Amino acid sequence: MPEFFPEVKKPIKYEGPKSKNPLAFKHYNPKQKILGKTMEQHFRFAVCYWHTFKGTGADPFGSATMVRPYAASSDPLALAEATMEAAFEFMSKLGVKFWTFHDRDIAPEGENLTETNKNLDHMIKIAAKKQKETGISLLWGTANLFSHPRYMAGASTNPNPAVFAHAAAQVKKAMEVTKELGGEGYTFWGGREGYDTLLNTDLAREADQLGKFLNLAVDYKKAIRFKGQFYIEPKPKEPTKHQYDFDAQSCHAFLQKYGLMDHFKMNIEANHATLAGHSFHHDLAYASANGILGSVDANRGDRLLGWDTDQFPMDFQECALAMYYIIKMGGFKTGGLNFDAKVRRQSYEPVDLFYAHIGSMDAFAVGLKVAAKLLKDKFFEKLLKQRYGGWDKALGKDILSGKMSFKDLEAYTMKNGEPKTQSGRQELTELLLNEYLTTIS
Ligand code: XUL
Ligand code: CO
Repeated sequence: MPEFFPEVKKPIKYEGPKSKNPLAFKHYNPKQKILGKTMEQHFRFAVCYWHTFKGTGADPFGSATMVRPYAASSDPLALAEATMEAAFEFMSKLGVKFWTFHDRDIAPEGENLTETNKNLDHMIKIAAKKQKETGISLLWGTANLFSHPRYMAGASTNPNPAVFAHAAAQVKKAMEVTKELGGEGYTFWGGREGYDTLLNTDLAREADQLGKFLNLAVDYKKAIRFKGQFYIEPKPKEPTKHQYDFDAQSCHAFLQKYGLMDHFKMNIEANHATLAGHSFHHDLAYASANGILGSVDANRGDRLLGWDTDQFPMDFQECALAMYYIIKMGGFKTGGLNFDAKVRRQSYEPVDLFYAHIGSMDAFAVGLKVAAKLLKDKFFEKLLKQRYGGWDKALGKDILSGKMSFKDLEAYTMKNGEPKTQSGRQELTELLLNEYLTTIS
């Protein structure tokens, strides 16, 4: 069996914060228990197939840069097989127990759908064997409904129903193979479900088409008894100018409008939230507050760039706030932290993939420790209790229970005069939060 990552001989180990070995974990200690669960159970880290194994480093200004010894063959199926070998070698050495993929990441398209499905079936057999050998499971599967030219005007939102049909056939198969591999979930990211110009777009019709498509997927899920969780992954723009699944809040409205609330949770991606003009933890907080936070695509953007840079998450504060909301919602059930992130174009050596994942897993481990301490100290809870205390007293309770009309509220105000204000203490909160981040070990 060829070895594709010879730079790393043995599985990456936890060596503790004092270690100077960049190929070791300083904070991520999979068996360490925090708040009653091991770190491994908290995170359910997943490696994504598309960026990590298929990313080439090509950009609009230059060609591929990545050195990937497994990508040598010119025969598409042999290339797919070598890539799958490399993927499971990498994940085993990294010590991550989950993976995610699009149908077209793992198997090439053929001349027609029958041939394409045959290629996929071939690769699924190999994947099933590899999963068994390594104990690595599928966090979620998905279909690529955006790369092929047929999808240039969208998949389910296409003006042509024959494209809708093709997308349906593709998702049908992708759901079947996800089930076959024991996938714990299935993700719908909008791909090209949006528009480049509103001048040629029937926005209302396209939303109905997407609503119908997802309802058909729910029907098929029942028909094949697939028990995995469905996720919808919000993103506001890119590749289209406007994507319909804009952010967690607009997806929430969409799910409600089309009767899909019982069947979907959100897969929140950090860089998608920031593209929408939010922070990562805003979309997590929104989804969590509405009981629809299911899984996370872990990455980050660049504050100075307005596109989806999909960098590896390394920011302690961002990871701490993310873990805070994840724990607050009761932790992952079927979901996990999927590294939907790509190494930079100049980080072209295979070993860079290890540095990237190790750095991010450590950042989330620090985040988890900080989040656990914040929760133990009731840091935010105390602050919010004090700030919103009035709503737990007579006036607040009476308003919310419906005892007070506008007339009663006017009478209250006439009687009690100007309301007392209180400081929001933002800087104090930031100062104290920084103390948590610097004192954690
Ligand atoms: C695109 C993106 C996708 C989804 C899966 O920005 O995040 O890779 O996660 O289709
Ligand atoms: Co994603």
